[in-house]
Amino acid sequence: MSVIRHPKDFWAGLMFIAVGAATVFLSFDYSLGTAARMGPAYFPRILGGLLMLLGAILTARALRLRGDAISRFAWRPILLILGSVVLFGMVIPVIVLVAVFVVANLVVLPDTDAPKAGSTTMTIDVIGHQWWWEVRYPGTQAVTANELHIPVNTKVNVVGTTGDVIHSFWVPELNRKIDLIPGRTNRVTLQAERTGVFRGQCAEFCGLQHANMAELVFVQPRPAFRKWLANEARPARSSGGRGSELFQADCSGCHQIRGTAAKGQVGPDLTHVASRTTLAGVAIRNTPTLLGEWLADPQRIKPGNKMPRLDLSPSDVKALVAYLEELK
Ligand code: HEC
Ligand SMILES: [Cu+2]
Repeated sequence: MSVIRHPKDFWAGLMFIAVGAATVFLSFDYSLGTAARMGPAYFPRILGGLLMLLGAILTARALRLRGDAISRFAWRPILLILGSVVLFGMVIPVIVLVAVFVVANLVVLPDTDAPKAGSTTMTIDVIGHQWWWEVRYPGTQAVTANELHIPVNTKVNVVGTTGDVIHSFWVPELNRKIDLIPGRTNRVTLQAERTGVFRGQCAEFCGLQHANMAELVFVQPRPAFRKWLANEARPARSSGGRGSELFQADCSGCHQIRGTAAKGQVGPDLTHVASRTTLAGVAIRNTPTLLGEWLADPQRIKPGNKMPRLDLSPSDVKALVAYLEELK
């Protein structure tokens, strides 16, 4: 006969009491608060107290119940249990974390990292503006907006800067994001294994029309890309006329058309605006009707954007659309 009738419950009860007491003890470092405004100690102290109470009941019951006398300590099962906790809770996670770290740093990072100087065959400058993308091809005269063209199977170094606030250049199917930060230059490689059109989006809230600050990447076979770039680098060709005069009068302060007197740098370069499929950060398709609607009232299509409503007469709009449609 022994005093302790149920050793398992007895030790378990003591363990509960110990854990509960430790929790309550540690909670004294923090404020308790009230039920309405709980402090960090509120739950630990209550739960610790409950655990101590539970442990006390269990221990007391073990003393009263009939059962085996307390035996020698069962080391094997204890070692087994503690061993499993150490193995699965500590050793294996450390091995897995180290493996993930190694894979991420040695394999994944170099793949998505900014390209080393000279490792790419082509560079494109992307400059974020509220709320459109300026796209330049260094070494050529080509300047466009919102629609990048790149050759397929070619590493392209995109160099990102901003003209105003922080933007983030992101074409999810082609690579990770880079932030465009005032006073900084960030780079990312774009490389596409297949031709097609890939949509991107400004990924850093940059003001009212942030959602309408998208871009398209046209991945083309090399010859088609070269043809596009050569055309884009040429100055504008147009027969002049009323639309061109109106443009010089009303628009040249903000827009550039290379080969004319219009040298504005506030809005997108329009030298080959008719060669784009979309306008205004992919907000609208580039059709004569929608272009006319944009000119008549850009604020209706993209409220808050930096091109003001110019109160053009319908015939002015028509003449301007005719002129801009020539700029292929
Ligand atoms: C005060 C400066 C300003 C004036 C004046 C101005 N624009 Fe703009 N324009 C902008 C800005 C800024 C954008 C870019 C808007 C956006 O996408 O958020 C823009 C966008 C455009 C676009 C879309 C281009 C693209 O590829 O997305 C066209 C076309 C355009 N303007 C034509 C005109 C014409 C034609 C006039 C003259 C009647 C004119 N603009 C006058 C600032 C101006
Ligand atoms: Cu933006």
